[in-house]
Amino acid sequence: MTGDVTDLPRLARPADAPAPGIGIVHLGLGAFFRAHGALYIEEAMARSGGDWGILGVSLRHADLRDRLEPQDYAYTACELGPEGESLRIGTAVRSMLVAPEDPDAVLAAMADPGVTIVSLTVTEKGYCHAPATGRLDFAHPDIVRDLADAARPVSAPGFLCRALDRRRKAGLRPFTVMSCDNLPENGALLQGVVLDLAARMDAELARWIEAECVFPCTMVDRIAPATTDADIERLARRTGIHDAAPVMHEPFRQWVIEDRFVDGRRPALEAVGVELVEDVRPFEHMKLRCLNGTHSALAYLGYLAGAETVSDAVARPALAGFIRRLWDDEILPVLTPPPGVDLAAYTHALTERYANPGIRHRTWQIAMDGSLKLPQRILGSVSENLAAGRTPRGLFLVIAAWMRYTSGVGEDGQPIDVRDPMADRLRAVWQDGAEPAAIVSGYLAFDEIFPGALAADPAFSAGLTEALADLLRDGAEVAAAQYA
Ligand code: CS2
Repeated sequence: MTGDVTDLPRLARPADAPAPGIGIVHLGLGAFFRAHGALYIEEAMARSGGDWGILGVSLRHADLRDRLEPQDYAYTACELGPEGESLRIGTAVRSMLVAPEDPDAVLAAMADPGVTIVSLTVTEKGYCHAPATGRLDFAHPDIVRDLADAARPVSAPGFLCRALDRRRKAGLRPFTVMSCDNLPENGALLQGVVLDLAARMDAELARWIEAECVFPCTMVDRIAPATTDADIERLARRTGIHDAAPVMHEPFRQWVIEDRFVDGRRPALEAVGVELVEDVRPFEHMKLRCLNGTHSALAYLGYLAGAETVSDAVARPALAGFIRRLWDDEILPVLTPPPGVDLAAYTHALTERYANPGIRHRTWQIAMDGSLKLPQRILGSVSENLAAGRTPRGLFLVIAAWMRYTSGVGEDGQPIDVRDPMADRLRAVWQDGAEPAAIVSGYLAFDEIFPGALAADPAFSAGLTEALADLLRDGAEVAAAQYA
């Protein structure tokens, strides 16, 4: 599809772009960090200087490096607002490595004395943890490999442990480890899995990490759907230049970071709108439950109802009404807002962000990896409602829609391309002719997803069974409308 635009001149790094030294290694460089953190960091350097250039690492594939390298790692950030598009060239990424090609080069970069921050967007599954407990899954194939081969780590926790070990042995200070993934208390969670792994490698290393290293929690927010070939082509037609790796994002952005860095070393992010706070938890609860929670609701119910994107989904009154009720009746009543934040205004702003027609965010993309997303997005609100003696029927319907989605067959009878590390096990619950109660108990048996107390609560299993029966009988759109 991009065949003919590749004849156009290739995007080049602007001649007057600053050339900072590398101070940050980012694991899992993809569209989101280039549309969010990298732009903030670039603005902070423009204001206050500092060598905070970013070396990106892909832990899996070479594709993004192959696209960015010929452009000297410059890329177009396309801000897609309801009124149109505005463009800027991002230049904070200075270089990129593909871990499987040369894991030692990645470890060497992380152990470089000039690097003081290692940040991550490796998605929920990159933490190799069991969501129900937050602890490292020692049976995870990547962790098994990391323990067997010290020279060639594969997982993010593996790279962090081996690189920190190099720094310790070289007598260097550790780096700050900054998680930028949508996980609850992401810094603490990452510290937990790193310490679990380090303790198996070398007790002395684990002690050093615990004493010297810091893992600030963060809340990140900007809707940045995956770039498509059509985006690349549209941009090239508009500019006359071929950028093989642009990023698409909405105007809104927010970044809240716990202000704990090794030796206080970080870019001057407070000067460019980043909120540096003592406690990120209220912000993260608000964002994970209000935004990501309803995103997942729209992803599963919307996909089943035939809505391709989030903006298509919220254009349907049944689904728009459903998430409004979800916020008002089930999510906000159990949420403590961050100081000074008006949650009603926050959720109204979300409805506008979702409706933005410039953003084509596929329900299928958000539906990915639900087994790792539902705990922090949905199950926390469920447990708190149940503890308060309330029955969160809307949240039950969201979980039922996820179950239905992971059956692998849509309401139209077409196969669904379910992407989830547990996809096979989830699909296997859907034995021919299984009744809703049996399906629900099959899912609740996955103790890596559902905490024991919740799975054993009869109000939960009965409510889910009813929601699943409604969904199977009426279909997603009607079931959502009946609730709303
Ligand atoms: C989305 C998020 O794909 C998903 O699961 O819910 O990527 C969401 O767009 C971002 O967290 C917004 O900040």
